[in-house]
Amino acid sequence: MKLATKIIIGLILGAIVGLILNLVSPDLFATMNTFLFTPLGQIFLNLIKMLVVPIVFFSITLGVAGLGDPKKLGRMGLKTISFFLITTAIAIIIGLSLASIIQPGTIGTFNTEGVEFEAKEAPSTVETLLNIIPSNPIGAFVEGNMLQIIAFSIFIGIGITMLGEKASTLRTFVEQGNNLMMYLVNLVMKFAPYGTFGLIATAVGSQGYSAIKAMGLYMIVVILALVIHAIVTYGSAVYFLAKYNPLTFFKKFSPAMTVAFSTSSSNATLPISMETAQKELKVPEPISSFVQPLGATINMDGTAIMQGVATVFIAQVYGEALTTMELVTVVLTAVLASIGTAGVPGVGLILLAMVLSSVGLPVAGIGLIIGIDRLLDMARTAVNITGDAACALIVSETEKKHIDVAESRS
Ligand code: DAS
Repeated sequence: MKLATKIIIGLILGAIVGLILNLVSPDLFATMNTFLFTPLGQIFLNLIKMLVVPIVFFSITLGVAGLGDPKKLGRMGLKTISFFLITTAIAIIIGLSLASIIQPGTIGTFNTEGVEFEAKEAPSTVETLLNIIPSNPIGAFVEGNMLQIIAFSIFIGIGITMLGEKASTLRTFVEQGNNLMMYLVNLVMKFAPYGTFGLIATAVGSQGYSAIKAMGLYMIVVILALVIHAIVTYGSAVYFLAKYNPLTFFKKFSPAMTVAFSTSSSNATLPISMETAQKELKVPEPISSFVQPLGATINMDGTAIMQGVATVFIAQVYGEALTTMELVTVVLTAVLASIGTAGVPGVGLILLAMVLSSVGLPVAGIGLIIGIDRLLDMARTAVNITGDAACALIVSETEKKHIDVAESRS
């Protein structure tokens, strides 16, 4: 049986077991969660997180060195950033529009008494971009500062390219380091079905049925917007720009999507999303290892959709009407805000606080949606990494005439 099928079975079983156990006997669920579900999920999460930093360093360094000519990097970077910004703007407009049409905040009663949310400070976008060059690369590795690791790896890759024969041993070291990382990803992936089972059982079981019921319409609007964005925006982008069958794209990338769904972390899923894009979608390594780590950090279309829907939902619950200018502000703030933070669970809510503040809406309103956010985080993370893969596929198609890589897309 294919690994993708096993992961999906693990995911479905986890959801069923988690939900039923919590309905039948919350105490039994709590015990099973402590001794089985959480350990399974945490082991898997730590195994893939263990590979993130080394895989980003080796793959980007090798990828940039593989490009041969730094000018290609500039062209690829421009295409990548443009795709990210445009699709994130489209995503939040879909979220805002759907929530304005369906009006989830006006149907049903929401008690705002005592609702509160402690907004954590999110890094400002300007600050993040100014700090992208690491003054202490080792510190960047230790902290897992993705943008700084990416920047440092790009410099090393360019250096290896420009030094040519003088850095041949270093190039071999990086090549072998990358091969080792890819082997370890495959090894860890064998545990994915069990890890996915544990993560989903914990996430679905601990939400409880009542929270899901109370926020049903809000959840439906977010999920509907995520599906529309994935199928319409990404489907048409890979069809028209990468000349690739959208159905084949989603099918081949599904193993990575299920891991993103179960971990709720673009960063943690990175080793698997890169491996899947390279092996299944035949995206050349230099492009995959440049686009996907960057995307996992600054491209979060799924998150932008949640922010669009949540902003309108909270405005409706508090009886505030958003003007057109305020809606434009929401789009710009959400696009810029997503650049500053890495793809880790729950980052979407921190960014949402920034978006709400930008239009004077009560940040406390996040307390209304936090109960079911863990479930929506799973779905939007799967969309986040799918957008990165779509971008990598499109860049590889449009760069095909330029880039001569060992494994071109057959
Ligand atoms: N969990 C985030 C990610 O990893 C997305 C979010 O929090 O919205 O992409």
